[in-house]
Amino acid sequence: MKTQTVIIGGGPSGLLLSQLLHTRGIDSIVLERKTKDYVLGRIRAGVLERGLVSLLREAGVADRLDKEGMPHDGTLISYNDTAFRVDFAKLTNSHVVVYGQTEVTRDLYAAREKAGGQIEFNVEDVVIHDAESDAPYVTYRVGDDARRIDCDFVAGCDGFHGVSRQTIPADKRQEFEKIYPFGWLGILSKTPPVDHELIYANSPRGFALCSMRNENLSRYYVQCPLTDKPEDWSDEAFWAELKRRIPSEYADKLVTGPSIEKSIAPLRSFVTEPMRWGRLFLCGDAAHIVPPTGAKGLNTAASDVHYLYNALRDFYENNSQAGIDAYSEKALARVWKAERFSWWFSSLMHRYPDQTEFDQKMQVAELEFLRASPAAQQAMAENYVGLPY
Ligand code: RFL
Ligand code: PHB
Repeated sequence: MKTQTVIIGGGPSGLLLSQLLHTRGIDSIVLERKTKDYVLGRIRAGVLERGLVSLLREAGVADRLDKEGMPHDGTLISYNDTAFRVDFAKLTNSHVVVYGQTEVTRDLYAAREKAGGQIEFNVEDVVIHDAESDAPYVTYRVGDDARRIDCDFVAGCDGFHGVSRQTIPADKRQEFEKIYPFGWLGILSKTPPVDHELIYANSPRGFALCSMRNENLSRYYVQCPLTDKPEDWSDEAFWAELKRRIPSEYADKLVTGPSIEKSIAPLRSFVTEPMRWGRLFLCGDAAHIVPPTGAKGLNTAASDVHYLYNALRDFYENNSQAGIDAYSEKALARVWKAERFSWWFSSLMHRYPDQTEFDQKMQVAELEFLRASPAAQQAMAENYVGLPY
């Protein structure tokens, strides 16, 4: 087989890149290790920046998003049983849209299928060959059938545990990592959200987040030890803990119900440099991870896709290498800013096992500064709604 770009990974990065390239007549084949149902069963991000919304529109997959997505003009931040609001609309003239990653991915699959896009599921043993040459190729297996695709470029959109990053020789890449000493226990429940906006809560018992997917589907998280397992937490225990961590005004009106999903995610900051090796380009979680405080994971994956899509367009439409040569540097400049914001917001909102009373005083002082200072709120809002591409 032959195509212009082989895209490894059928998550949001890979599908969005494939659909955008298709709008410009650039062919790709997507290789996904799992099944479509498995990919759609993963409950992940829920907050989309304006840049991602524009990209989805450009890709022609925003009809449902434009109808069902919930624009959010601000967010609540709570500590010491009080909450204050950061007004994105007033401070940045912008907003974010609440629409689940699952729905984004569903819309992208629908669009790829409608356009006859080639997606191979259940692929195993993916190997990228000759990425440093002008004629790379990818081999893989589906069941007993060994296959090969020749291509111009390979996009590594295969997440943190994929093969693409590992294909870059160890002496050609540098990795930067911070592991946080806690995780997030998340549940999804068919209950109305406790507020029409998100609540990020700093409490003496640890962080909590009240989020949502729609008017009758809530997503809540509590910080938990990394040693906890989802089965250790009954729904009752989860709701009781959440109520202790959010201001009583909200705890009193929280509507509880059975969870329909419960999982624990560890928190990590990670960046690999560079994001390009020859004709292999890394995109999204394959190149970087942020802790979810601030909802930057999916949005940062989208900015990589934007840069790579434009670089490939430049190559095919203008016969120019410039975009390709600048890809890694441009993508990383924005990635590091998202890393900084996610690290800062995580540090501000969580209880750390080794935190001293001094450290806690610093958190409260910073929260009080954020509450009182329009300049601090503006910096927070600018990052939250998304820095420009
Ligand atoms: P994905 O979504 O991980 O998709 C990668 C795809 O590649 C496939 N794959 C392979 N395919 C072929 N061959 C191989 N060798 C392969 N290895 C892997 C995988 O099956 C998968 O389908 O990466 P992508 O597309 O870059 O998208 C990134 C986002 O998914 C990610 O940044 C966010 O979901 C991060 N994240 C969250 N971000 C937020 O903004 N808010 C959140 O609330 C939030 N929650 C989360 C998250 C990530 C989580 N993970 C990764 C553990 C919760 C979790 C549990
Ligand atoms: C979510 O709704 O899953 C969500 C929202 C905001 C975050 C993280 C996760 O910062």
